[in-house]
Amino acid sequence: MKNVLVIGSTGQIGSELTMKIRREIPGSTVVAGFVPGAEPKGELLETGPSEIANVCDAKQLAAIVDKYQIDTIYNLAALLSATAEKKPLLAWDIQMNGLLNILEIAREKGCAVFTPSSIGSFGPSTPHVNTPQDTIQRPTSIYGVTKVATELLSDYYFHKYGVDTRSVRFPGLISYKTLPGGGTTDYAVEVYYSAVKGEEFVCPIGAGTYMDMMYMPDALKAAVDIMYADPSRLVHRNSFNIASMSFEPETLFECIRKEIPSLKVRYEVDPVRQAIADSWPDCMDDSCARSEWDWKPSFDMESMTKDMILHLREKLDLK
Ligand code: AKB
Repeated sequence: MKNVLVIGSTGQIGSELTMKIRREIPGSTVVAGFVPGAEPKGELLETGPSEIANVCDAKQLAAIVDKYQIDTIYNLAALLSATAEKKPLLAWDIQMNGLLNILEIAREKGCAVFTPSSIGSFGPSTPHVNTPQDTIQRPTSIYGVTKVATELLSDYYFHKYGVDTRSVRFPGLISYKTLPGGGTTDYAVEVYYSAVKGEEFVCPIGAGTYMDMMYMPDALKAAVDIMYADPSRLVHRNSFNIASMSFEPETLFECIRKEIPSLKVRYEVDPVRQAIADSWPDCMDDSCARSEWDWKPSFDMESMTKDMILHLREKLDLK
C-alpha cells in the first residue's frame, strides 16, 4: 500500500481510515475521495490530496488512479441498511454498479481492492449464534443483497482475473469521531451522545436484540491488516467474519450507567430497523480471520465505553 484511494473518505469509516493510513504508513499518499456535498474538511483536507470520486463515474475514477498511480482502493461508498430500504435503486447503483466500475479499473490497472461486507450479508436462515464463516447467506434487506453480491463479485474478480480483492464483514461500528447514518446498529453510537449530554435516549431497537458490534480502532486495524496479510495463508478472501463484542441494548445501557448512572432510556421500536436486526446474527464466529491473518480485537464493551465517554466529553466540551 503506497498510493491509496479511499472512496467515501468523509464517511464514518473513511474519515478515520484515511487519517490512520496517512499517519501510520510511511511514504504513503492517500487520496481522500468524496462526492460533492460531502467535502473533506479540517485535517482530512489539510494532510493530503482529495478528489471528487463518484463510484458511478468510471472515467473519473480511472483518471484518479492514473494521476496518483494508485495501487490500493478502499471502496467505502455505500448506503447503510435502513437508508437502503428507503432508496433501494440508489443502493444498488452505488453498491453494485459502483463496485463493478472499481473492479474493472482494478483489473486494468493492477490495483488491490477492499470493499467491506457486513453482518448484513446474513439473513433469517443463517445460524444466528456463532455464525460460521461459510454458511447460508439469504439476506432479506437490499443492503444485504448488495453485500452478498459484493462478496461474490469480489471473489469472482480474484479467481478469474487475479485482482487482489480482500474484505471483512463488519459488525455495527462504534466511534466518537464521525457519526454513522441510516444504519440498523446506529443506536449503539447515538446512546453515547445522549448519555454525555444528559438527554433521554429513545431506542429504536428492542430489548433483547443481540448484534455484533465493534469499536472503530479495531475495525480500522482489520481494514489495514487484511490488506497486508500474507496471501499464501488466505483460504478465504471476500469476506471474513470479524468479531469483538455482541450485546443487546440493555447490556450496553447498563455498561454506560456504570460511568453515567443518570442515563435514561425509552424504547420506540422502529419496525424497519427491528426486522433487519432480527434477521442478522447474534454473534459471529471469527476463527478463520484469527487463523488466516491473526485477527485479534483489543476493545471489549467496558474499555470501549470508557474511551467513548472520555472522547465524546472532550469533543462536545462537556466536562
Ligand atoms: C448498518 O447497521 O447498516 C451497518 C452494518 C452493520 O452494516 N452498521
